[in-house]
Amino acid sequence: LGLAGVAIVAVALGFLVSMSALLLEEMSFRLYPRWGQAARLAIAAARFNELVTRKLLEGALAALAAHGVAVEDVDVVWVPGAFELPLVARRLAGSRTYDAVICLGCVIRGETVHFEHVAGQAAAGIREAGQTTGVPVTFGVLTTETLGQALDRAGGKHGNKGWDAATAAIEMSSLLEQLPKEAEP
Ligand code: INI
Repeated sequence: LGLAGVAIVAVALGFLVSMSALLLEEMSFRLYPRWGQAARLAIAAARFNELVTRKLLEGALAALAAHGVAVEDVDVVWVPGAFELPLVARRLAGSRTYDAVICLGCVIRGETVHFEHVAGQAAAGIREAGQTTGVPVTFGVLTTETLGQALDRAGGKHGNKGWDAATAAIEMSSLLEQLPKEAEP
């Protein structure tokens, strides 16, 4: 290699190193360092459409177990319907007992004329529970036209929304822990 060759190799190496550093920095937010045995989780599940929500719960617990969470330590709280999820999610998140709260429910349009109210209020209230407490509260509430569509998303051909809500809780808790804390007003 001539001098020019050495210079080109050095520049290329430098580029590779800085790119991988960038990549690592981005990826570090995707690691779950504190997760596993020490994680404290609560799940609020709606009994309405229990055939579906039990499958969502199974999916959520399986996801937590896959990430090393001791599922016997996960607190599961049942509420009558999706409309009741926000209040209980707010209580659980506000207790400072949990690293994250997972909400599970199933609202089926065909079964109710007040679908929009139940589904909309559940979504808005669950978002608010997370925002007001600063504790991740995730949305594992199915809103579908039919029971078949719900079952497809509760361990059927479209996956399991309970699993997704649990992994979102893990990611969000880990992410918030690593981000700078909010300054005092
Ligand atoms: N709750 C649900 O979780 N899913 C539904 O599909 C549903 N429907 O069809 O009405 C439902 N209604 C009950 C509601 O969540 C409350 O429990 C009830 O209104 C009492 O406040």
